[in-house]
Amino acid sequence: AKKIFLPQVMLSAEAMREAFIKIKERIPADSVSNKGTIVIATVKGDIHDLGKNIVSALLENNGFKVIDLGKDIDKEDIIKAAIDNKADMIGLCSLMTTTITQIDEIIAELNKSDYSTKVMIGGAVVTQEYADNVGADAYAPDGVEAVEIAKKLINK
Ligand code: B12
Repeated sequence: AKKIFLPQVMLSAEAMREAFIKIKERIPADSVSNKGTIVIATVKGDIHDLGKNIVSALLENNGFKVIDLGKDIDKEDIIKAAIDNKADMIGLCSLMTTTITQIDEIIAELNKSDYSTKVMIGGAVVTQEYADNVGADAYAPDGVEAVEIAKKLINK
């Protein structure tokens, strides 16, 4: 009937989270190289993190040092973590129309500061058009593409 109820969505999300911990243990990490540092987070007000976790793990397993701040993260904390860790890139995730504006605000704050880094964005409500409008360096629809884009943009 294509009906899905919230308790089942929450249970499957929890199952996915647990399964992903196991999957991550088995993906061989490319620990030899350091292709650059990426700070990644789901923006303030948004608790969706399954997709962001996939992107994070794929980046890590392709030789990037990933600092995953988690979900529902203040813009100030994201920017501070990037500066403190001299991040080559910030990855921002938003799955809701109510939280996507956090991305514009973070990019605007970065543009006002002396600190310069690449910004890659993604999540269900994010599009290439949106990325172009807010001045993000890149948009990726999934983890595999995120890795390819990170390799091109960071180029270490
Ligand atoms: C699972 C889910 C939940 C789970 C989240 C569990 C978790 N730990 O993440 C729970 C049940 C908690 C939840 C809660 C809510 N949800 Co919800 N949720 C979903 C659902 C069904 C799937 C999201 C998902 O995990 N997809 C699977 C992953 C793998 O895909 P993904 O996230 O898109 O990630 C991929 C890409 O987008 C990309 N990507 C992701 N992140 C990043 C980051 C970077 C840097 C890059 C480059 C790429 C990238 O790569 C990923 C891998 O391919 C979506 C529907 C949908 N179709 O998206 C609704 C959805 C996102 N939720 C929605 C809503 C409204 C809510 C609630 C507000 C509901 C409520 N009334 O309480 C709350 C949110 C509370 C909050 N403050 O955040 C709406 C948002 C509507 C909108 N347009 O704003 C959606 C679209 C459902 C709908 N159609 O109404 N939700």
